[in-house]
Amino acid sequence: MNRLDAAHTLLPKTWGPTKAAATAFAPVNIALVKYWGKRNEELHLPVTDSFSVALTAGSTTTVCQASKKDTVFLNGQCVDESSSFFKRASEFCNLVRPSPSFFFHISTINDVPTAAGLASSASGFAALTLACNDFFGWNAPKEKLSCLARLGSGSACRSIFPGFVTWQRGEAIDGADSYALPWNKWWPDLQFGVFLLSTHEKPISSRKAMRTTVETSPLYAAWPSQVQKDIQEVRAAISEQDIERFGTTVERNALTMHATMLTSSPPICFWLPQTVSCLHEIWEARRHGVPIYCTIDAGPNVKVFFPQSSAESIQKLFPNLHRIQLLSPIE
Ligand code: 2P0
Repeated sequence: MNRLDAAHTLLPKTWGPTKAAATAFAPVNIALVKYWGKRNEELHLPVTDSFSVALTAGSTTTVCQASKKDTVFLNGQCVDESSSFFKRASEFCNLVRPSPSFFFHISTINDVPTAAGLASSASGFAALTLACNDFFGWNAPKEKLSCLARLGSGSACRSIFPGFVTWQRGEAIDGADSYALPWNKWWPDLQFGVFLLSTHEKPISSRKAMRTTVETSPLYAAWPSQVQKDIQEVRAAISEQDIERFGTTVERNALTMHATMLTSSPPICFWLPQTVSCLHEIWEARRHGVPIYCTIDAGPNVKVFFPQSSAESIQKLFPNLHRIQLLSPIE
């Protein structure tokens, strides 16, 4: 099944604009147990489940309107049609166009550096999906919107929800059961921060890096079963509010993902020298009893978790840490 057919199985038979403009918001999500590897490239169907948490900052707000031709604005600036950002947005528009002669004006405000490892494509496609749902009056259930967002970018399916979120890999070949679901527990004491070490575009896309890893890394065979164990372990740690159990599992999951990349042919390394220095500083702090644990996505930046009780001392120890509140599911 191709992406257009998969999208159309999620949508009504016919649709059109129900209002002049629609605006929607979606949060960035940080994977606690990562999505790394697809079983279907076209439909962005993952090899494994993944588990994430949403952030309050770094979100995307998107306005969707009709237009004479597809136009995309990012943070107030018209995006060049030859850019990959425009191509990915207009490919998504192709999935949700009510007719071939319908065109979109999309205006996106994104408060994270695009492609710097803070998952802006996830919040972007989730916000666009939610804006289309409102614009066309689909009233689609969240599971369907999550599937649709996935067709834009895999991890976008998790950005439909606040709080902790599970993306279940699903079994169906058309991806109908590969969507995210909220995990209805919360941990108000859990704190998050980012060491923003570089905002440059990454040298290789996650998409390509994932493919190379799945095809060539001898370590990838161990990844799926590790993910299942890690998801159970992270959930148990959240239920018990056990920062050490949570942090060690989250950190090891990220390092395992990067180990599969490093052992790919050619090797893939998103880390910069400052990433490695930062890791050593975190581990050194831990040796001194500071409860700080990291995760790293497909980029050089280091994200950390710690308990509220240590927040003040950690901020003193790491003045360059940007704290970001997690987005609770409780309004
Ligand atoms: C994640 N990442 O779970 C993992 C961890 C990066 C590292 O999902 O090809 O942009 O659009 O499905 O979702 C980044 O990959 O890839 C990602 P596509 P996506 O957050």
